[in-house]
Amino acid sequence: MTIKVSNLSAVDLENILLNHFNSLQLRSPENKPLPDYQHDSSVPYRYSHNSLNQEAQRDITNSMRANGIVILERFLDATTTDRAREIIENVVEDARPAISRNEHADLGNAVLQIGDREDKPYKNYAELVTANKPVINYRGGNKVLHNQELVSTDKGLIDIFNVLNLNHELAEIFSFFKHPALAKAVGDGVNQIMASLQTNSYINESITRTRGFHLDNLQYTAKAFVYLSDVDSLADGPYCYGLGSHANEKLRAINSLLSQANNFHKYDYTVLKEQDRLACLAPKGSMIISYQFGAHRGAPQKEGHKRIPVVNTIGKV
Ligand SMILES: O=C(O)CCC(=O)C(=O)O
Ligand SMILES: [Fe+2]
Repeated sequence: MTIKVSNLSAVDLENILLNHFNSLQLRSPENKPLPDYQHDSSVPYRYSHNSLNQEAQRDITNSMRANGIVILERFLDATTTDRAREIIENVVEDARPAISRNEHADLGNAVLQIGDREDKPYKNYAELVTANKPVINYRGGNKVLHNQELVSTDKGLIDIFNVLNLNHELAEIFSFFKHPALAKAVGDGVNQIMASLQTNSYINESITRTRGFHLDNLQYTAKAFVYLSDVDSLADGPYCYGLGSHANEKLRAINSLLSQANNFHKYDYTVLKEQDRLACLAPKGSMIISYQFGAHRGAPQKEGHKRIPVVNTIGKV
């Protein structure tokens, strides 16, 4: 069958390709489907542990190599998690008045910038990461093509760069990010030497439109997400991952062609079988680590739901 991609919407494409998916043989042999992954806590990669001992390191490596992702349930205890959340929410509260005036502001221990204003102090990702204090970037919303219309995604999302520099207590709580065992466990899954890089926090509240599945880049990058709030249902906007997509080169190539043909962002990933989409439902304190060259997204939330992860980027040095 020939599919003329240029005139089709992402939804049409997805339907056509999913219908023909089995004959495309896109799945690599070692990437077996996992049973009932959202609910069954006995599957091996849902690992509960509060320290990075050797067994935990090995489980992280094995699960990430096979699936692209690992979930460590209740990695931080509830009291510690609540304290971290309180520190982050306090600074967001300090920023609220300026956010409602749509103005940048210096809050003392952090800077607030309105991300879609022309005169924003930090113009790009590199400037946000290297700023001399944490930057609270309030996102005005990216425009993307959706059903042939431009819509904004992630509008209202708050992204705090270098969040651990807010105060010493927060830096101490998340000091395990800097533990070489974590980067080693993650790097070993792809036979690379990796190190902990910057740490952000996202505050998602009633974010009802989010960017779809995508890759962050084609580098060896991973992210460790620690949920500071319970993520119990799709309505909370869980982090979602395409199981095995980090190692599925055929499907990556197909998605890349589709994105080019349709003028989507080059790393948008519009074709992913439903059974391979993992929604990471987990209690607060859980840590999810995934390779970001695999397909992932934050699910759209229902109005009134809030989700706060702290996100450590792990990459090649
Ligand atoms: O909102 C999320 O959980 C995912 C955001 C994302 O795509 C990323 O951190 O790379
Ligand atoms: Fe991403």
